[in-house]
Amino acid sequence: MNRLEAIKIVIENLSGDELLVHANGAISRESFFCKNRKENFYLLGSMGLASSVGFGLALNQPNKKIVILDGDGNVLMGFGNLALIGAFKPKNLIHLVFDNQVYGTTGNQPTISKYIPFSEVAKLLGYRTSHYIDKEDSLKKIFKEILKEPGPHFLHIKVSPEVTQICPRIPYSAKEIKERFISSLK
Ligand SMILES: Cc1ncc(C[n+]2csc(CCOP(=O)(O)OP(=O)(O)O)c2C)c(N)n1
Ligand SMILES: [Mg+2]
Repeated sequence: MNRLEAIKIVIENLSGDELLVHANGAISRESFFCKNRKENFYLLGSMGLASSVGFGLALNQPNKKIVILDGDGNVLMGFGNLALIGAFKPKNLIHLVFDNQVYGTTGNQPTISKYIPFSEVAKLLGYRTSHYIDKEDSLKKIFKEILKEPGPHFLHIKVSPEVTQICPRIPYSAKEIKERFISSLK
């Protein structure tokens, strides 16, 4: 499966009004291409920070489920956030990492992700569950299961770097993204 196929499975299996926080670049664009939701927050340019924003939201919106859609390059840039999430253990947080082993958005420069056992690291740091997934059917099954269970949950999702569909940029300014997202909380 490639990143778009994996993102599509996640979006199709949401149970309703989960808040999604997206890493910058293609992850945001592909999710927007799959479905335009007010409950989607997109980082524009701010690499490494989807997990920070998702963590803060999880603490401040305890009655909502928060799903972070992260990339391997992004998670490596904000690696300390795994320790923060593992230590505070927000029950309402799900952290997904789409690992294509490259900085896909900027031209497929290799990351160091092949050396990093992300799911083992997340488990050791205190996430309640952690899985490595490389097949569409297991992504669907495990994602549906963890949505019903208290977290924090971590899914390391191995995807191919292949891009079959170029998705357009997010057509909103940062201010519009923020205001639309806040309006979905009311
Ligand atoms: C501090 C910083 N460095 C570099 C960039 C340029 N940049 C935007 S997206 C991206 C790649 C992100 O990689 P990854 O999280 O693996 O996502 P992918 O595009 O592979 O899905 C890079 C390097 C940036 N936005 N900010
Ligand atoms: Mg990547």
